[in-house]
Amino acid sequence: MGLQLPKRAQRVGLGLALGLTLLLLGACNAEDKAQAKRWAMPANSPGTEQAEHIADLWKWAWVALLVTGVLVWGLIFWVAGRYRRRSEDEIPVQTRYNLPLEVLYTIVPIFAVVVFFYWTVTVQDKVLDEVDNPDVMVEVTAQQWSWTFNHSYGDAEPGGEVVYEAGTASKIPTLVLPVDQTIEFKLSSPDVIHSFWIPGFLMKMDVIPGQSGEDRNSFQVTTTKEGTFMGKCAELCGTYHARMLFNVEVVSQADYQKYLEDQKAQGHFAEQPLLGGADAATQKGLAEALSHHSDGGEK
Ligand SMILES: [Cu+2]
Repeated sequence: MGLQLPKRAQRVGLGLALGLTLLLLGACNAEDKAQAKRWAMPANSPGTEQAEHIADLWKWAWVALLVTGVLVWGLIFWVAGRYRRRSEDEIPVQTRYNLPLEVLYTIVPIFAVVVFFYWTVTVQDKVLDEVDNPDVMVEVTAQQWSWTFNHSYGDAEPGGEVVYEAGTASKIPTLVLPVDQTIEFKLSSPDVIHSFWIPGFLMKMDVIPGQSGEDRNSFQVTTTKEGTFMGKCAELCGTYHARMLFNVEVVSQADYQKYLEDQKAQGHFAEQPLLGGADAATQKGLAEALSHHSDGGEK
């Protein structure tokens, strides 16, 4: 005879085994383990001055949430123990309404939301703050399904001469940036909404078609350390959305100048930024954007 268990116990056992298996499967990824170890905080210190503010908001939000969590879990277990049913023939006091308590648990969450809102807006203002004369201007084009980075060349204003690096769905482009400089990104899309995301900078922003000139979405970063970062599109933008990857290299200012000259020597130079992508003519939906570009740039 095999082991006889009540139906219910069998079902509970099966559920537990399934749950445990899922947990183990989920946790066997090294990246997941590393994330758990650092409490889901970013892996490295962020690469820009602006990102420091975001990292602080992230960290202190965690602290506030943990304190709230510990308090709530503590109360749950304390109440469950303190007011448990102590015998078969006696039911603990059943409380139906408690006005002061209800007022308290309405006001406390509202207060918490107000505090989070205040700090979110404060950090957002800092992150979106722009100086009038950034050191470097990069006009970023997101197109289905890659990126073109137009670096203003010499003293050219936005919309003027650029050296560019254009990716395709099969070639990942690199965004080269100088360290210790304030860089402005102006974002253009000739087709659909994309999102320009550099996780290492803790920053992303939507790239919206139809915007041009000064009305484009833009933000500035002040790089603080040399290094390699990864970038990607964070808005599901079509079939090959997942191929919209790019690399970010933050290099010394001298290396940045050298990069610009190298790009120019290779012929990646244009009188106006490429806002429809280098392959605009061959990629569906981009020909129109290119024709705007060749007959006088943005409307
Ligand atoms: Cu995209």
